[in-house]
Amino acid sequence: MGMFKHMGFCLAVLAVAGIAACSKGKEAPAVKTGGKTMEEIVVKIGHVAPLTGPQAHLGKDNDNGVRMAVDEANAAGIMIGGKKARFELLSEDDQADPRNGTIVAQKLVDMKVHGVIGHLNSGTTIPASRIYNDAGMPQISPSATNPKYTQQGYKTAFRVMANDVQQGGALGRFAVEKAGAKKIAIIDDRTAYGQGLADEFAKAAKAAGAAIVAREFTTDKSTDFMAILTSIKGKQPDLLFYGGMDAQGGPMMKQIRTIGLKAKFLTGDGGCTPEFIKLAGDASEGAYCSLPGIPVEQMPGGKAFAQKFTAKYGQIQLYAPFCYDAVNVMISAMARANSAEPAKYMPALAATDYNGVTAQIRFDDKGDLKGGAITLYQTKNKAWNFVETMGGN
Ligand code: ABU
Repeated sequence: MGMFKHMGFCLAVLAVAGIAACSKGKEAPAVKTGGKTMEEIVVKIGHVAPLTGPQAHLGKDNDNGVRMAVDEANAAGIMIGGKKARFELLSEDDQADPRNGTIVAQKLVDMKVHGVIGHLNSGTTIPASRIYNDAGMPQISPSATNPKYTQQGYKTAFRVMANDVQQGGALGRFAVEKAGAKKIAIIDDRTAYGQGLADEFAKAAKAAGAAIVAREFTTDKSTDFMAILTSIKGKQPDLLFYGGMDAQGGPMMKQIRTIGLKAKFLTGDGGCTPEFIKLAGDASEGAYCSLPGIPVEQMPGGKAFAQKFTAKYGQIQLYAPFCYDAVNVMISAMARANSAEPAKYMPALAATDYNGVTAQIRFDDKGDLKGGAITLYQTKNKAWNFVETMGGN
């Protein structure tokens, strides 16, 4: 389905659903449209990601995906409870730091936002989710993949991509069955995401018959991996898996080749970016990565989304389409519930069946995306190329 057709569908649903009831969202002064006076409600959408630091390029990509959806919703003149909704975006920077994550979560709760998109990282999303849950605040993470986020029994927690049980399992099987790995080395960054994904990867790779010959760790701030790579080289692995983000994965890939380690390289979604290739340079050739979801060009409405997004904000880094969908899913639930009040639209959010850019979005009883796919890519000539999609609808 093309993007405009997709938007037409989306807006029709929103407009129809918004005809009847009254919302208790904060009221703004009445606005005049076409000579008629219409009451407005202001709906505040919070968004959190690292907007500064080594992951700022990813955080800004998320922010732009959210912003594009909010701008389009405002331009569409969506009605909620018979009033014209004006969506306000409140973006916060958690610097990918768990403590900052909880501070900005409390700030958004205190500002009485109507819902939150975020956070980007599992390490911030999980501790922040308790604060949102205590406040009854719906939260949709577009990118945090650690399974724990939706395993805490919080009715407020949703995510619009597959989790790391699915991703780590797919990566482990791929490493052994497709990449032919028998001796595997693993490094992770000790974050909730990196360590969790590496654990799931190890489980699946061992179950598929590989031996884990080295398990090392670093941090999400490091850039020099020579000591652990030298130790790993001595174990002669035929594949090295990294659980972490591109800011470490890129330099690590470069250093792997600098020390003459010939092992294949495989990483998860945190490294599946143009930035990884930029940082690794020529050494990026042949690296594998995975990304929850199907390739953008195969997504329903993905090509049109990519064209529109790129014209406005430049190249998609990673999660922008998922952020765009997360906002539309939230607004659609508000419109169907005829209310932006969290308690009133949360049941509609849980019952989502939304034709998104990234997938047909439905949640299971934990708030996880139903039927999420995982896609493998490999670098060739400084670009990520499709290898195969595993799982999904
Ligand atoms: N999904 C990888 C990046 C975000 C996270 O920490 O889960």
